[in-house]
Amino acid sequence: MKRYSVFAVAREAARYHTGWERAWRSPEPKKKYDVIIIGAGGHGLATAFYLGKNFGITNVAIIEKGWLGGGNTGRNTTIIRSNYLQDPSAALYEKARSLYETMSQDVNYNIMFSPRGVMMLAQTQHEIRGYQRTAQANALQGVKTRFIDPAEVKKLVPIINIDGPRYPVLGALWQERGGTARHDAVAWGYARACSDMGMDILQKCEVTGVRSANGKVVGVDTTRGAIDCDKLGMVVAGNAGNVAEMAGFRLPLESVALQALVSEPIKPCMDVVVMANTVHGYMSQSDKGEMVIGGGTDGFNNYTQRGSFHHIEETVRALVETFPMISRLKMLRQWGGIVDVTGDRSPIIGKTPLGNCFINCGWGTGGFKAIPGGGWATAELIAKGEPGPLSAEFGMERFIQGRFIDESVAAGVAH
Ligand code: FAD
Ligand code: PYC
Repeated sequence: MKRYSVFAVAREAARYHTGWERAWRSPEPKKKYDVIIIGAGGHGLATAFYLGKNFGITNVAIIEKGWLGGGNTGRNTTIIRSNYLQDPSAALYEKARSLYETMSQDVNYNIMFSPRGVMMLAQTQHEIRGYQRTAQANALQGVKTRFIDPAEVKKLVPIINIDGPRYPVLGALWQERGGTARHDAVAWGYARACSDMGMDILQKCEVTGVRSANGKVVGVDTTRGAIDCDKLGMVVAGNAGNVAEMAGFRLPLESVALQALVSEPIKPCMDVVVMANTVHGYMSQSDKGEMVIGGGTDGFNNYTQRGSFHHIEETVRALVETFPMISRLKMLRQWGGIVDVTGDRSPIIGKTPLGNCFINCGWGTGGFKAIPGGGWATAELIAKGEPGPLSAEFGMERFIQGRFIDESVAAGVAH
């Protein structure tokens, strides 16, 4: 595959862009692969990419029931941060954040990583204590965050109202190297790199069954026929419970819709990401000028991948005291994704009761930021058959052992 570069752009400009090739192939399924990954979201594609890059395993199919990146990866609000509390989480999310820094070069695709800074507002005494504790923990973990006072918040975000009558801003947890990236580009960049390594991305191909023999996986049934494999990775987020059922086991998680909305585009007015977790709202400004806004999950389990009117009202009402200017904005569009939420708000990366079948799920409302780290860890798990240091604590057996990795504060706004 041709490399994207300034020379390639110049060459194509000179010949009216007639020479670009498709970013990835759309092959027919083979009869058998060494590894099948179910789900071409960010985590599935990243898993395949690091299987190839770190372990030289390239006889891989990534099977997607819709279009690649069309699940939560293409529906999220792109916040990247690693300000988690527990040591295993900080290690995993910081690995991911640091991989985002060089991802454009690693996959030769501009993912528009923008380390513009992320702040989580403290608007109650409880939050001040919580975020000061996180800042201390992050210092010990080598994750650069700090607790800032209201004056610094105002300096960084001039449009904010720090003197709200109900929820004044009392400070914030600030991560300067947090930020955003273009979510579609993350999926497209990994997909192009995987295809270039010879892997097959099979879109419009739904997995309908998991086949096994002698306690081990041997293949999957799909809407494009049966395909055999030696190892299987399930990386299907909100559909994890359904796919696990096909393989004969249950998962300790619930699926709910998480919604977001964007405003009409306006002039640049806010160049950091702000999360207001107590009121359930967060906001950033996209490169197009739209204010990207989100809130909490739906209050009931569901599989609806779309928005609802009450959510617009609830979320904008939550934010308007802190950002009075949004009362004047027209909202352009809204949408939803199905997120897979565990009881301790931490992901599951591990083995399953079925031999040679591995799972990456449970990212809930916060897995975009984790895509490169989650893929890295899942690739190691699949290649070696055992979890490596990044994923060792995240197996689902922790729910039987009562060894929770509680990240309810870090998951914050959306839960
Ligand atoms: P997905 O991208 O959902 O990929 C799973 C894929 O599996 C899908 O494409 C699906 O079609 C496919 N699939 C399912 N079943 C089958 C089957 N039977 N056969 C074949 N394919 C199948 N996280 C952050 O870190 N920061 C944020 O700001 C943020 N904001 C969010 C806002 C919203 C509105 C939403 C919905 C989520 C947000 N998240 C955020 C969470 C984040 O989007 C997810 O955690 C992350 O994208 C999960 O990636 P994934 O690859 O596991 O899942
Ligand atoms: O995990 O940072 C996050 C997040 C923000 C909005 C949804 N998830």
